[in-house]
Amino acid sequence: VEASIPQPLRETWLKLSACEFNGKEQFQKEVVRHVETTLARSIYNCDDNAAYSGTALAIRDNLVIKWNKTQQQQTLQDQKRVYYLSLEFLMGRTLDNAMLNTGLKDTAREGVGELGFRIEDIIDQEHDAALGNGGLGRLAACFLDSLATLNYPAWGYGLRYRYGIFKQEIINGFQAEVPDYWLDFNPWEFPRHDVAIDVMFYGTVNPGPRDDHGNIKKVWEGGEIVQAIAYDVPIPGYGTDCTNNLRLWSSKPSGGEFDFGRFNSGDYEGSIRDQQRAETISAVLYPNDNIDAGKELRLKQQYFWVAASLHDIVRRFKKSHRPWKEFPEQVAIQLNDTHPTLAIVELQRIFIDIENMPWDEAWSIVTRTFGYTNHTVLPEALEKWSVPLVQNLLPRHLQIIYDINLFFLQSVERKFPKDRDLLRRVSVVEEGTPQVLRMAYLAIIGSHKVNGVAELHSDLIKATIFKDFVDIFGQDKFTNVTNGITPRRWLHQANPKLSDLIASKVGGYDFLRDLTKLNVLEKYIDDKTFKKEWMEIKLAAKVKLAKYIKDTTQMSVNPHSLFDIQVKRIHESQYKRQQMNIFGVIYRYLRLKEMTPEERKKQVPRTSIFGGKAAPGYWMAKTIIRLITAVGEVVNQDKEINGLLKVIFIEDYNVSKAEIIVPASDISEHISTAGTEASGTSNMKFVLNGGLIIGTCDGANIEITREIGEENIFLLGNLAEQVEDLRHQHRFGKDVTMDPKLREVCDAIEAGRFGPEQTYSGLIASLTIGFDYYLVSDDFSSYVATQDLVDEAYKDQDGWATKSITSVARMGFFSADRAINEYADEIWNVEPSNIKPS
Ligand code: 9GP
Repeated sequence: VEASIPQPLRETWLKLSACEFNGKEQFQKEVVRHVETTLARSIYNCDDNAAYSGTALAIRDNLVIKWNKTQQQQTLQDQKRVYYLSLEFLMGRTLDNAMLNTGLKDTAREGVGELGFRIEDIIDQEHDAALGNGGLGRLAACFLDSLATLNYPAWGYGLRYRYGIFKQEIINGFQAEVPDYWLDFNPWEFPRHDVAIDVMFYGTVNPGPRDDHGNIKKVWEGGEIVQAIAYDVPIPGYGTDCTNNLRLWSSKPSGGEFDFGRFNSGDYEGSIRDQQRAETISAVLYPNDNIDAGKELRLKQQYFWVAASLHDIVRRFKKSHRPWKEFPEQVAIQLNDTHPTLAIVELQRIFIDIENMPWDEAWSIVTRTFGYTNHTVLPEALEKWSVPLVQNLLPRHLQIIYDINLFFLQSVERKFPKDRDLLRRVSVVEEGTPQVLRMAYLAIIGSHKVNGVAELHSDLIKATIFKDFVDIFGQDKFTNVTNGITPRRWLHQANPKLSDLIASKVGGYDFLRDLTKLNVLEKYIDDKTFKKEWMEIKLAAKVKLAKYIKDTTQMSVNPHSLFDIQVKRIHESQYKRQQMNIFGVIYRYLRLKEMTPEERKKQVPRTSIFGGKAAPGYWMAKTIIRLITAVGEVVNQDKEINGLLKVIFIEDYNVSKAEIIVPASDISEHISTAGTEASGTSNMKFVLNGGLIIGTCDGANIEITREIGEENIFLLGNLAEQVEDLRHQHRFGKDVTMDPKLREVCDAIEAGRFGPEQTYSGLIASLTIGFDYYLVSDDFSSYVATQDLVDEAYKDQDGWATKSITSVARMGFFSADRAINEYADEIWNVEPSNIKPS
């Protein structure tokens, strides 16, 4: 490795090299030093926030030392690296995770305790890094944790949005959106002003000189240039020194921040216009979950990010002076959904236009480098870009896309000579006005592997949206990697008491690195003391959530009631079916109202807890939120039902709130229409924390059932293979009547029992004139009946504890470590690095 310090002076440098602090006193010294010097505060004005900053900076110092070492050692080892390209990384908070992963939490707890602070209050000061919408971004964050924990040499590449996902406020029962200013103080990122990459947009493609092969080169020129500045975030592995890098790009104007010509002529606004235009690119995360926004700025974000990332990856490869043909042996790039698909085109462009490689040689390298993960079958989420838009913004890329498509279609024509319709169906260019580019198809054509994220989902994409491509490329190109979650954050950090209890039974904390070790817990199923402790921990988590609810909503909930939780994005199409849940709550309320006091005494009290954001501007999703809050307003103060039912909406659901909510569930709801939720990952988090599931046969629920056993999950509803027929029935069947229970609920809503009926008319209409696309009426009766089974099962607390413990014991499969090892073996062909401790 080249070093900037000349050889004879390195000794001096090395003697002075920063060392990690060791032990409580050194830690305290660092905290106080940072508070006094870095923050310029003192013993007289060090509040929780300053204590957080001082603690974070001290922990960060140790982290950075490991990080530098990891990067140096990985460079020396020069192994194949993985690059995970994701437009979203939903990291949440960092400090607690960094302390746990580096084994410093106890030191820090004691250390700050003696300085007059509680570690929990300090942790609570941190703002979530919310650079993602939901499951897709959180999966990327879990994968980074596993990549580092398993010592894989890996980098994440994303965008450094100035505004992450908006903050949700509930005002008079309706959602309002507030910007998320998360960068006020962020000690976890390091600006690398020396890593600045020019990215061009617009411009024209002109004929240039002849290349080595005698062909006239195409020169893309005259466009607008924006600079990408790298911000690096250290990603610590658990119980290893391996600390990987997440590189986020921020946009800046390339010609300086300021137009002095305009300024001098008095055009003050104009003088900063270019700066603002450039900075807009990385300003804000599109707040749409599973929906393609189709806006020019989004396309700009995508190209800006992939161009900067590829430039960086190619530069790093070139430093090794290897021949190009070794590129796929050194570099694996994973496309997290279709958002980074332009990376395929950009790499081909770099090879043919800049490195003068012949097309076929370049294309062979490109296709061996990329893997593509599909995360959805929802048609509204499958990205399509209008050709005129791409023509204007990226004219050279459009030409390359046309060529990729032409060569691909020619190969299809050779294989299936008479099938003209097949060519139309699989073409990257979809005919219409305007023509559009089908990015998923481009991603498949340019990758060597395509994977779905749960078995059902991977089967469905092969049988439906990508069927033709299976015929063309063969089965082997398509595979499945079921999602997973990191047990470090989602058990050890979120639920330390449960983690400690488990550790005491399974022989220490090794299970956090090998989650299959949880199966030892099955030995304790009949251990009364253990079961009691288990249930006490659940109760304590419910008490904690009840306190949080009281503090934030002023509502009291009974921690001994059954906590029924559904927290996830509220999608405009309603495929996650929060509406079915709230209709079920209304049905329960109507039944409770009819009961005699004696009958009521036999009922299991229930607290229905909801949380989740609706994308701004999405009216149906917001209507569902309003219905939930309105039902809460009626039910929560109805003295007659005497607290047997409470309905709570938790504002601004995010990762740090999930860490409080997830450990507290008795039951959680994952009730999407079968075949619509690709995987889901919160289902895994809830079960890992001893909560049971009520859910449909969809996404990863199916594999969870297979692992934990049917007796430990409450399944309901129609199966994926029935969905098409049912939809057909709704649309064309005669005498389609609504399920009577659902009719009763709709009648209550239409009678104005939860506020003006007009508020919900669209929601009701979606079930009737909208043909109930997500089949609420088909599953409602099964849903209600299954909820009755939940009540019955909950009455038997011992039986419930057995289900809870058995489920946790069998959750080993759902570790993100297992998923990452599968990617490494089957898709990336990459080995772990060997990071020596510092
Ligand atoms: O909707 C899926 C969700 O089911 C899955 O768990 C997650 C991670 O794989 O990806 C979501 N998909 C998207 O957000 C957009 O494709």
